[in-house]
Amino acid sequence: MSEERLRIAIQKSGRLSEGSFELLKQCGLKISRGKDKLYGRVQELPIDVLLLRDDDIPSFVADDACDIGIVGQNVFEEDCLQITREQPAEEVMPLGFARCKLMLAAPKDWTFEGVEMLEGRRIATSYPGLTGAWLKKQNVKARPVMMKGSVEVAPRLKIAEAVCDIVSTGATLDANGMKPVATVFESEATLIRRKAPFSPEKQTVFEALLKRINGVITSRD
Ligand code: PRT
Ligand code: ZN
Repeated sequence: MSEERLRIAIQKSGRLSEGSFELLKQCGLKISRGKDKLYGRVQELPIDVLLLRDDDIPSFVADDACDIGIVGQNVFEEDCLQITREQPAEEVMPLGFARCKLMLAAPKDWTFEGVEMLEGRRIATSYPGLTGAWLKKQNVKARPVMMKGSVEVAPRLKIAEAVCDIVSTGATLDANGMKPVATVFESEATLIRRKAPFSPEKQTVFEALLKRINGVITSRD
């Protein structure tokens, strides 16, 4: 990959990838994917696309392996809260897709009367940073229990009394005997960039891409 090409990181496969590919397509960019499927090359502008797991995108952008990236605000904010970086990446603009909420949920049979009910309880989550910060703001001392996946089963396994998980339709919580009781963080896909200035060549490409993204997003509203 040439130094002069703008590098953008997007999710390889998952809930962000279709929206990310679609956005770039609507910007008039065709991505030809390499044999290893790890990166793609854009013909229309000097842009290379790196296909990554979403969790790796904030660090790739912060550490200059990529110039910009598309990631969920939930993952970006959690990364900012959890990891001290010399120069964390910066948010450029929200992109209006992959909307979801990080929500606190409790077993359906709880009569939920307020967050103070969580005092001293264990809350299973993949987002201990966002959950901990929210609990602190609420003045509640509860204990986030880190789980990488299947958070919704934690109460049944008696690992935690409540959960704090990403909710879209609410069907997963419902199927697991839980109900959402409070919104901790609202999220959508967002464009992030590395903090350090780009070279003049990259800056020109970045501005051209940003203009196209703005055009696509405005026309969707
Ligand atoms: O493999 P990789 O690490 O790249 O992907 P991933 O499995 O970690 O993430 P992925 O693809 O599931 O989600 C990527 C991003 O999409 C998240 O970080 C959010 O910003 C956003 N997003 C939008 C969601 C959802 N909607 C969503 N519904 N992320 C996860 N979910 C899960 C949630 O964790 C729960 O298990 O879907 C379930 C709940 O869905 P409902 O519809 O039943 O409420
Ligand atoms: Zn992930």
